[in-house]
Amino acid sequence: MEGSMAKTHFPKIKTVAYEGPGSGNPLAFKHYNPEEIIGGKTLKEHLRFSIAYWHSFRGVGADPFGPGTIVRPWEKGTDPVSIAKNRMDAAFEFFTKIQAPFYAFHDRDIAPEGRTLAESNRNLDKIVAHAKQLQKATGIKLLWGTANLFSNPRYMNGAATNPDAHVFAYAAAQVKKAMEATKALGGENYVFWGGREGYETLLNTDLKREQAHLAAFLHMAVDYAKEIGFKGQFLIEPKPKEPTKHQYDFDVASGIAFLRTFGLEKHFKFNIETNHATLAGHTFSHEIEVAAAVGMLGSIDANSGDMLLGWDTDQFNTDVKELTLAMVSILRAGGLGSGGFNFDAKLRRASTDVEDLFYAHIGGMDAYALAFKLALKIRADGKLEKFVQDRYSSYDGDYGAAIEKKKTSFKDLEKLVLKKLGEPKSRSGHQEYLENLLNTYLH
Ligand code: XUL
Ligand code: CO
Repeated sequence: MEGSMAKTHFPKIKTVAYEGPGSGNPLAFKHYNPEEIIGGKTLKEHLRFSIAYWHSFRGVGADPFGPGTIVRPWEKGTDPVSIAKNRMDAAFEFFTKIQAPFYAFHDRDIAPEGRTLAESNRNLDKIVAHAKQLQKATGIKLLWGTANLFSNPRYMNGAATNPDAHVFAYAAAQVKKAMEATKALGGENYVFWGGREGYETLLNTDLKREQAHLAAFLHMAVDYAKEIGFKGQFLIEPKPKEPTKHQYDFDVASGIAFLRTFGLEKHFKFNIETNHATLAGHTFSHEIEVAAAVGMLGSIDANSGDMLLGWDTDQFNTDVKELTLAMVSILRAGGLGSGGFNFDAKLRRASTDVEDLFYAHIGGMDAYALAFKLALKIRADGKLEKFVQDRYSSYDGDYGAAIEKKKTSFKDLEKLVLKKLGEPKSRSGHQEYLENLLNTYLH
């Protein structure tokens, strides 16, 4: 690292420093002060920011209407493994300069796919060794690893849900290796996003069999983690559509049903992505609350969609109101544990400068840091929490408590209403009052 750090890939950019809300420096943090101590922990430890290797170091701005627009100076050479190492040096310099303690990758983001599985595995081994050195030299850690089971044409009909068992076997071999790589690098989680685990048309699909195959695949992953002693948390990342028309892990609720149906619920939590939540017709907070309600909130893929577009735009999120509400839910749930906030977000196609990579992450990190502080204030103040508690207080004692403890019945309750309670009184939900109250914290 010493050598590669000396040869800087970002000669014009210094480590991004915290300068406070009044700073006019676009390359400084306004709200994210990594060393600020809150409740005995630094902000860096609370927020556990992570950089997504695929967008920030493999994304080139290509879209269905044209090729890439983003050209990076470190992408040069002819040997794919040497290019991958050089790129990784640049990536770790970026992680260091942006003060992110974690990164996340797909196997094929960090190492090139070879002509055979054996060659791909050898490539991955070489890059994992390089990553190990860079992690040691910089102190940057791996939030999670995963396998890319969707880009290669072999996966066009899915991986674990492919109608061809040969493809299932290949995917199993690839995930086995990706789990080994994640373990070797001390990954704190392992993510399963069902890339093409869904269908385009039911005319050619046996939905029941495909879901059972997906479950068999995940059971094998659980068994293999035990076998190799991988202690990281397994995470399912739901998404309703794109690339397939219907994805099996549609949202958190369908993910919970799937995991429980196949006896997998003890081994998985959820990696919730903002843009996936909105594609499913939910808010970010809704998905967090659904996972938290069953103790399965794992990690966050931090991004945002565009309400006017119907696909996964993976933008950096600077919407402080949306993030503050999400943070309130996350704090109420007791935090993310081994999870973190991973910027699964990409630059717009015309944002072609390396500075843009910094501006984008600075904006995202500042928005989350500000949201975190505002959420702490909201919780400390307690007015919102108290409002909700009071709203349900009729369940705290008497027949309400009996309902919660399942100690009453239709017959008992009928008698109670007829003899004593009569007609319920109207009780306002005070939504507008609450919306105004929320705004007093934001401004
Ligand atoms: C795709 C997506 C993935 C996962 C990891 O929409 O979010 O990048 O986060 O496979
Ligand atoms: Co994601």
